[in-house]
Amino acid sequence: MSHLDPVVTGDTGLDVEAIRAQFPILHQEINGKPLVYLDNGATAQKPAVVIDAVSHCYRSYYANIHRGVHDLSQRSTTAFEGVRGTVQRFLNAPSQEEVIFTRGTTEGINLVANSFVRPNLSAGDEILVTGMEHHSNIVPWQLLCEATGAKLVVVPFSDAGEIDLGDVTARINARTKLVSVIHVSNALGTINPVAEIARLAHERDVPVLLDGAQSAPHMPVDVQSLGCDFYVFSGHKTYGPSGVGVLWGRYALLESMPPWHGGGDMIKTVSFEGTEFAEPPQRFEAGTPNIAGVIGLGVALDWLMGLGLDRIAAHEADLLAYAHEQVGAMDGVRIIGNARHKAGALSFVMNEAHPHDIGTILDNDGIAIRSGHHCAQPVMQRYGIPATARASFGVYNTRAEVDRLVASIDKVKRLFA
Ligand code: C6P
Repeated sequence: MSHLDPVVTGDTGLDVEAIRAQFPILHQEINGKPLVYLDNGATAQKPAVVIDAVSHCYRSYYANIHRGVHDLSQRSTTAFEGVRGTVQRFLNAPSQEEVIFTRGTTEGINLVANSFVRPNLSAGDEILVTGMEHHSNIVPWQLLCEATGAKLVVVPFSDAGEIDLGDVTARINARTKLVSVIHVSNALGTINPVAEIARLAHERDVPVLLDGAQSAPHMPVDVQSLGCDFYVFSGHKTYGPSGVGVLWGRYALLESMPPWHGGGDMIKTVSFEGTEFAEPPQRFEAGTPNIAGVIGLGVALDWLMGLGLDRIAAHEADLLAYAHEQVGAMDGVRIIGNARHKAGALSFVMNEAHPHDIGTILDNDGIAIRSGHHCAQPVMQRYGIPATARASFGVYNTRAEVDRLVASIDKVKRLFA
């Protein structure tokens, strides 16, 4: 049996075959074998409703938003602005005015770094992150620290890939300006205890940002019950288009923040004597956004909510536990990331084969996984390995596909024996 927490198995109420039928890309052969797509952590495939919504926008009503009285502009504006309400429901946010459209998780974190943290950051101040962050929740803070003399403080994690809350408490102090934490690790699959971390930070009046890139597609997210101050995610991992994402922030904080980018669509008035900025969220959306992308994202989130995020979580937890059990039992294979609470990803290394060899041999069998450091090099350094092979699951994956994965890993073993 897998060590993972028990999950709902069997009938989750999802008709996975009917879901698969909605994804045109899944129905093809790669290297003469039916495609098994297990690289959802990198990006998810798109259901026909999303592809059709983007295409319909460009084919029938596309124009720039907020700028025209003509019919197409009005229709585009209405469709685009309507997505704020969809995101509000998706995150159970108090207000749709708290929803800022970005290019993705990376841009959301950089926005908070430059607009919220930087104006109040002095030498000796601290930003707290964990040792399992993606580079996009490390490098923006390092840039700020270099510019201001502030310090990046890191909460360690155990061999299993878990954070000890005592280590978090011990590192929050009067100089801590922000706690910025990955909700679900892309490299290890760990689901971090982010509600508890937010509670600990708030006891010391420290705001909290959650990197939701790997939680938003896989589980219900309620920013009010999580108790965070900022939450960021990417459209392309939530079955929507790439180049679009969301920063959610508490309105009182957003209101206090200066803009990061200046340009069109984020102002009330401009003259050479000075500029008055628009209220949030427009204040943070300079320039023409990814209009069709945002509209596609809205359709993707509605589609996910229609399936039910709790059912998706149960289905994927079943796949992950099933894969853990089999891969974990294989000689010469070591799973990297054995936290009790996991979602989305199974990372592993093999005695003989480099992760790139594993990826190539699996690809030959029609199976797409990711091999590499997953933009989380400090995680690799923590385990003293250069890379892992990572299978990451989505709502359309099946136990039969896990069986194909396991058979192919077994083939790698035999080839390298
Ligand atoms: N992780 C992976 O294969 P962007 O690129 O902005 O959409 O997302 C960045 C990002 C931030 N945080 C986490 C936890 C992530 O997993 C990612 C993206 C991909 O794991 C590509 S590196």
